[in-house]
Amino acid sequence: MKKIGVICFAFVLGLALLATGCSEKKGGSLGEQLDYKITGIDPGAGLMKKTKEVMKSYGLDKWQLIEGSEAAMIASLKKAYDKKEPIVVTGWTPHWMFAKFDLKYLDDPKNVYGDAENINTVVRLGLKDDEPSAYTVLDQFAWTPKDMGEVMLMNEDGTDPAESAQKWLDNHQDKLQEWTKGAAKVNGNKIHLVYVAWASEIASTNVVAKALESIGYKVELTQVDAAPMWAGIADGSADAMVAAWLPSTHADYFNAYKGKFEDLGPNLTGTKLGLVVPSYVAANSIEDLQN
Ligand code: PBE
Repeated sequence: MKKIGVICFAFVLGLALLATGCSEKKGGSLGEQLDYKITGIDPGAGLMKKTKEVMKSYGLDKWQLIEGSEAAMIASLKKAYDKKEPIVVTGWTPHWMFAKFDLKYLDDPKNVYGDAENINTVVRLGLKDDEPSAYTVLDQFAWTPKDMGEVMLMNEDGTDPAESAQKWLDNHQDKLQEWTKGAAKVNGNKIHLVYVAWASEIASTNVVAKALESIGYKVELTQVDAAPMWAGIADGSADAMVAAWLPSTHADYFNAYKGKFEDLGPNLTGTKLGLVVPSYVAANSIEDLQN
């Protein structure tokens, strides 16, 4: 009887230890739970460079920034979210993910990610003389994060981006009129737009393409990485892009090609970059990743 009691006691103790061990792993710091990994996007994104600055500035030396793509980041986010597991991703606004998931930005008390920025339209030198109508439309193209969000959501819900763009314009004829005002119709002239496969830029580039088509252009869209997007405008192999996050996110590209492009100014204002977590994650500040 006594022996059985001791065995039972040992068994219960063992279970208790096991349970503590398990809960310790689950209840460890966010870094421990995530193997100190931040889920990033494409390496050419300004956001990746900024995030490395952030990691340095906050002393997150144990952490690693994982490169991938926006699509892969979203897939990881979705997977973690469905299981209510922790995750830290690099994120930005405008983005449909804030409409589909309950997320929060981690506070950045040192403001390393910086203040709100603009998305500018940038065209190749000489476009004004070669294609004045396209130039006029590109110059007049401007909308709000809310507008862009509507198109992004349609895309996310499975509509083809070209179709979403056309639908959105059909419902916002006032905007189309504003953008095409004073631009003479053309007859199948070609315009080559470049963009990166970020949800925000897929939305904007397709909308501008449809606006150009409405006055008779034949528009070619080429999806590239961030570096070749800027290089393509600078060497004139592409005509325009509406994806220049400035003054800070794309500052390196902007400075590298200075004098070799024309900056037509903001087409959208009020962007944001940061580290993003699901709301159920306890951390509220980038400083909380320091432990
Ligand atoms: N982004 C989306 C880009 C610009 C658009 C924030 C991922 C970047 O970081 O370069």
